[in-house]
Amino acid sequence: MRAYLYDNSDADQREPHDSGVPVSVEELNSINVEYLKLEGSLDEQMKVVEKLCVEKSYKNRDEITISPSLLPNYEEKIKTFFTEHIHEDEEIRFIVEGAGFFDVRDRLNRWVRILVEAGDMLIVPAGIYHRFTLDTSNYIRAMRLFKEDPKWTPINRPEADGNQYHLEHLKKIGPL
Ligand code: KMT
Ligand code: NI
Repeated sequence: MRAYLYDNSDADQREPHDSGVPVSVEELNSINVEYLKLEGSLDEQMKVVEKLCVEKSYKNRDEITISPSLLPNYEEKIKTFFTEHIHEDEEIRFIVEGAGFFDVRDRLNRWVRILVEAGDMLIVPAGIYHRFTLDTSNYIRAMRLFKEDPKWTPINRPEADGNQYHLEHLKKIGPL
């Protein structure tokens, strides 16, 4: 995992956009974003995933492969993923193969870019503004875990500004 402030340049979204200002796991945790690196072989990593699913009551899951040739409606999906949005539930991702970037808003409304790679588990809390993009390798395979039935619907900015889950997220993380 590597996280840093996004540089806001006009370069392609798949480029790193590294401003040179690092963001630590502790800083991510302080905005309720959780990150775990699972060690060992995929089999060993999957054992940890299974354990987490029991502990955290993630009862449902599916797998998504995002690449130009493998994802139906690729162009449209890629646009949706990179449009700033919230969900009313956590977004829990275990990266099986490939890489990508999750961008999340910090307390100062700055984008924090999080590089996710194979073996990484990322939990994006309900109500936080975020977006996702592939990197220039154009390939990721990820497991998506859910507590209950997946609540897929992204609620875009600014529609979500007054959303109860968004307001609760802001209240939980508090001011700086
Ligand atoms: C999402 O919700 O943004 C996605 O499912 C795509 C990213 S999964 C690595
Ligand atoms: Ni999302």
